[in-house]
Amino acid sequence: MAFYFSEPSHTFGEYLLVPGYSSDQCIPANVSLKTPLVKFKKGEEPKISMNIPMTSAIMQSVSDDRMAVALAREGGVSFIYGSQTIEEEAAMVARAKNFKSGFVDSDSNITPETTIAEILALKEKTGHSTMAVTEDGTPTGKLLGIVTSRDYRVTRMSPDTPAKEFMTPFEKLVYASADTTLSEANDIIWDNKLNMLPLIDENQRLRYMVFRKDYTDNKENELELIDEKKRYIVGAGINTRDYAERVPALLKAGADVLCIDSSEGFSEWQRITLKYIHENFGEDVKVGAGNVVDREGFMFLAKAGADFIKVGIGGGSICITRETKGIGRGQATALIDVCAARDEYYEATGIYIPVCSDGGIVHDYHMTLALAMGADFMMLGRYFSRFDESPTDVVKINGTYYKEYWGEGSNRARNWQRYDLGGAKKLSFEEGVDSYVPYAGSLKDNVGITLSKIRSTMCNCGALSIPELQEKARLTLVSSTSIVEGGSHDVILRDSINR
Ligand code: RVP
Repeated sequence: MAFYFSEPSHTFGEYLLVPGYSSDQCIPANVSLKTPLVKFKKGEEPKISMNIPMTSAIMQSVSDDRMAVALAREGGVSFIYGSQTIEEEAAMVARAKNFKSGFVDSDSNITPETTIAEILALKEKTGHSTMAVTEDGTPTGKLLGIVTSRDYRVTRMSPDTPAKEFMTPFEKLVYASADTTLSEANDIIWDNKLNMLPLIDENQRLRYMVFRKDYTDNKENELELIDEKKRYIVGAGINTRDYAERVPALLKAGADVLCIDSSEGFSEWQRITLKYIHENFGEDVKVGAGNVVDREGFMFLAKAGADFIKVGIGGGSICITRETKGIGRGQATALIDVCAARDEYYEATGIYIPVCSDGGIVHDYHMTLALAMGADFMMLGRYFSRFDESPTDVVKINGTYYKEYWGEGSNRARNWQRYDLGGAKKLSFEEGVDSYVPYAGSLKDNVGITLSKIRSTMCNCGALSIPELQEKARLTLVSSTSIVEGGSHDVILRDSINR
């Protein structure tokens, strides 16, 4: 006879936190959101921790190299999508790893023979008036001088005049070596009243430019997540099919952590994949696995060697798995069950395996609930897809701006490896939709607001860290009537009258 769970499965919207005592030390500025990303032994430190409990979803419409840089800057980790060729994914990882904040590749380059007319045309095209004069006109050629719009007068000089006659020649330039740090570069800029500092290698070849106008952006972010070489920490998605080729390519590109991207993790494919990676590339290569929704699924992946475990089936905003296949579990119930298994496993083995709540976060407070229920961090798709940094287009519909957001199981992404159960190597039916989400601006601004809400709620619960929240949190299920009470009610919103 089939097994029946005794309780219905619930989702985040059905819970609230009940405040606890807050001491005078319990202020948002004192809250730490530091959290482990990968497993660790009792008494030891995890190989990677995050400064904020957020990862971005392994999806074409969410996580590319630009998202990876933006999120690492705030203290979280992106998992660059795997539903692209191995070469393309590795190139994205390499771009994110090689990104140097504040160090710009020169995009307007000329030779000493370039004329004023050509310079004006280039300025029109790139919008930039500072140009590097290199021997061969490439961004990394031997640097011979710099031209800015202050060096020529269009009304007085012939359009045929070549750059060599008016550029600031190399001998008169202030420059620095390519290994200069950003703060050193900013000091040189200030001391010499420069607008731009070129950085060159030992052969006088141009490597980067640092601009004065970027100064405020260049100031280091105290929560940014960087490796020992000061490069951003970057994650990458893999699948249970081509890991033998994909994993070494991603590691070579510099990926810090990998995650098997699959709609269902309680499978032999995941066990084989984890075993292969750890046997062939070492235990130091960190690989997350999932998704699971119960104790058995967690225990299976824990024993298979997963470095973190993702929870969630069918709860994603673009996901129609529950409708098409009738499988899944309310995200809150799944999370509570899996986190209890994580604690049980830790108790028995002394190994702590972080749990990631993946999908179904609608409101910011759902993140605080997920953490309170035991999640170490969240994976977010819809949330990040709304920001400037996601890889999709902004579209204007009836005067309102939206961004595109599509599921990996949609016909648009056709990520068959994510859904494949050893069959025909194709997406037999859709498990995701193609959609729009309201455009919301920059990641930094939005993440800042979300985190301040999380810190504030944690203070209401008397908690200054995520483990403390998990220990002290008191949660209550709410009735459907009291959910209505939670929004504004029995008033007429001014907006609806003034329209
Ligand atoms: P959400 O944050 O609610 O948008 O959910 C994102 C999650 O949804 C992803 O991390 C992934 O687990 C899941 N997903 C991605 N594509 C699809 C699909 O097409 N069904 N589901």
